[in-house]
Amino acid sequence: MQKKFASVAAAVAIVGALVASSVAPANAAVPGIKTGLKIAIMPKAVNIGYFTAWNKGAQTACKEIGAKCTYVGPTEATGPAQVQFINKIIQQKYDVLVISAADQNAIVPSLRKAKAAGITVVTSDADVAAASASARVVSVLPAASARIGTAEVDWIAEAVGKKGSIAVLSAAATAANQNAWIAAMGPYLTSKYPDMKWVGGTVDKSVFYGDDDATKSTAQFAAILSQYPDVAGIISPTTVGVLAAAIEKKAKNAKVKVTGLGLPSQMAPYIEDGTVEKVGLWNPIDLGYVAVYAAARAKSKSFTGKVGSSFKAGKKTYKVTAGGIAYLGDPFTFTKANIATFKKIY
Ligand code: RAM
Repeated sequence: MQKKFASVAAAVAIVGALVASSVAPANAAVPGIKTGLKIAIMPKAVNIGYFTAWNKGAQTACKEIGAKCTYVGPTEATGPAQVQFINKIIQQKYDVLVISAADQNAIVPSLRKAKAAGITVVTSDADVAAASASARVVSVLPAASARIGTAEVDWIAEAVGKKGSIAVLSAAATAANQNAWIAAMGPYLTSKYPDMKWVGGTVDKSVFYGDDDATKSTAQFAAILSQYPDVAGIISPTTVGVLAAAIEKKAKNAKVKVTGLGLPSQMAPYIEDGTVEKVGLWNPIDLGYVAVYAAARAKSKSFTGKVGSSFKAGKKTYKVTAGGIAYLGDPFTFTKANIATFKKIY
């Protein structure tokens, strides 16, 4: 079942496509998209490097479609913090909001208010809860949750020699993206790796939350080691968590193996020196780029967001699948062999 994550060649192809599309003159009209749209790009938190890359792609799309895009959001990755910014966007009469939901439930009433005010809402990277899918037009996500979650289990299995107990260092307990990946990890580890187990017995009891905050993630890494001194491996499905874990593992000379979803530019020193063998991630630049196109087309009424409908972003066409989700495509893995290439891209 488990397909391999994509190759460097594919990554380079995607980056090539992005570069090609960004040479179009600024403010050139893209058929099917109104020019002059006022678009807000809201990350879980503005100080996370992953979202800087996401915004970079969003801004490239904005230039191509002649939109005015503002990167705006809190410095703390929580729903209540995002709500304050969503309210401002409603007051300031934005046309479009592209948002990564820090909290799958807490922001929903504000998104509904935005929708009622005529703002087209698209989630990207992290969605709202499935039951609240009608609060946004579509969600642009990296890849199917099961793919992302089970791949991370395979990486840690490889690192620990398919033996030992595993903990998870996550972002916030309220984040739909991390929760969906973790849900997929649980049964997969148990069925595929008979000599591995979760430190707490089940995956749910093995998750430590660092809230996408470097200091908290560092403290949670220490908490895992003190509560479970025999822990063989830590999966951190967040760029903030996996970086904190790598830094701490190195500083404490800890034996525990670390993997997860890491930004290559941040993880490069720890991959190069062998602290961490492998991490993976999609291209967040592409993710932001595609999300802006979906949102701008929806606002311009050339895309409905309905299941089965599709939209074009750059040279590629994306189809909306069950749950109102469009997926970017295959993520990549990074090791000593290819990190030098990827760290220059994102
Ligand atoms: C962090 C955020 C983001 C997630 C990545 C992998 O930057 O939690 O939502 O997609 O990690």
